Amino acid sequence: MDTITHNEAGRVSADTPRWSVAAIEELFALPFNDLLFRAQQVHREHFNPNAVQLSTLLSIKTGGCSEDCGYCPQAARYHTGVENQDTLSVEEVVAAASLAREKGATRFCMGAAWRGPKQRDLDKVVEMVKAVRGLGMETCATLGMLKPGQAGQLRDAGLDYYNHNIDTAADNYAKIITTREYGDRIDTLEQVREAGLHVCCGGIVGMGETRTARATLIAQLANMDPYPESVPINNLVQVPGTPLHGTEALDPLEFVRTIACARITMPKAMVRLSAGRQEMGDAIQALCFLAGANSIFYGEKLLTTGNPDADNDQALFARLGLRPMNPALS
Ligand code: SAM
Ligand code: DTB
Ligand code: SF4
Repeated sequence: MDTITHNEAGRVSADTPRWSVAAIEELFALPFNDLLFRAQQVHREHFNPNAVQLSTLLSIKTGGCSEDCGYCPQAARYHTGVENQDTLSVEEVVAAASLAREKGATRFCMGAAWRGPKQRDLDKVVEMVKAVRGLGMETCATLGMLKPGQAGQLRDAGLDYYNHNIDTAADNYAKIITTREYGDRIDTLEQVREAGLHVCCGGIVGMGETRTARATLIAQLANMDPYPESVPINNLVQVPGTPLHGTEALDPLEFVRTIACARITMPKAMVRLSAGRQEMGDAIQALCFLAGANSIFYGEKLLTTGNPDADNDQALFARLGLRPMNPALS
């Protein structure tokens, strides 16, 4: 066990900086203004506070998934009305990516409703990655659990980021998903890291979890060594037919607090205000940006559910004096 000491910031330091759940719970418990002020200070040390990175998502294979994630409309076992769609062609993916680029997105994220890709699935994704890279965009893929060697194939194709969320705190995991274990997620994340890909890893809140569970989720992300380069924080989108439909909604200000805690504990990460923006309204989104969110999913659809359309986001950015981040310049 490492010797752990607290510094003035309430941060725990060992050989590598570590965050205890208790220290993050203390952040959550701060007066709202104090928490946001601190998050904004940390944010300004590392980023232009008025620049937000835009990622567009595309579902490259939809529905019919064998897993039982309690939040997900794409699990075959829930009756959610999502229409299954086989893997898209490279041409379809390139057309969607070109459109996203025209609208100002700099990263294109391809998501598939798989437990993990079979080799023939991966071969197709490799072609998609090469083609999207060819458009000059950053690429991200989220394909589920990877087998040894697959992360390297994606890296060789030019993939920049692999998204694989831990989704919820380890000790909450079995309440939400039973078809795999938390440790399976960590195995894939390690393979992604070892292959030299950037890690995009976050979670979902608003699933009926306690504040301690939210603090634990943030601690588990922040204590990764190194912590992820991108941290998507999703607010559960409740879809009829999924087990979590009907869960009591999270107080939106508690969502803002979660973003602030992610920013403070992972100062250099891109913290993405992810699913749930459509249900949130402009004022809460503005508070999320103040709390240190500096990335969004951009485009009228997430994977299967709605997202604000590009015109709405452009209007919101104009109201807030925000501008899209250009990774080539930052
Ligand atoms: N099948 C792969 C996997 O689960 O890793 C990749 C796609 S999966 C849809 C990607 C992520 O979407 C999940 O890890 C989860 O965080 C998020 N997600 C799925 N359904 C959601 C919902 N209803 N609300 C918020 N986030 C959701
Ligand atoms: C992430 O953290 N959130 C995105 C992306 N990574 C793949 C997905 C959100 C999905 C919301 C439900 C849906 O549209 O199906
Ligand atoms: Fe499948 Fe991913 Fe949905 Fe889970 S989150 S059911 S693994 S598509």
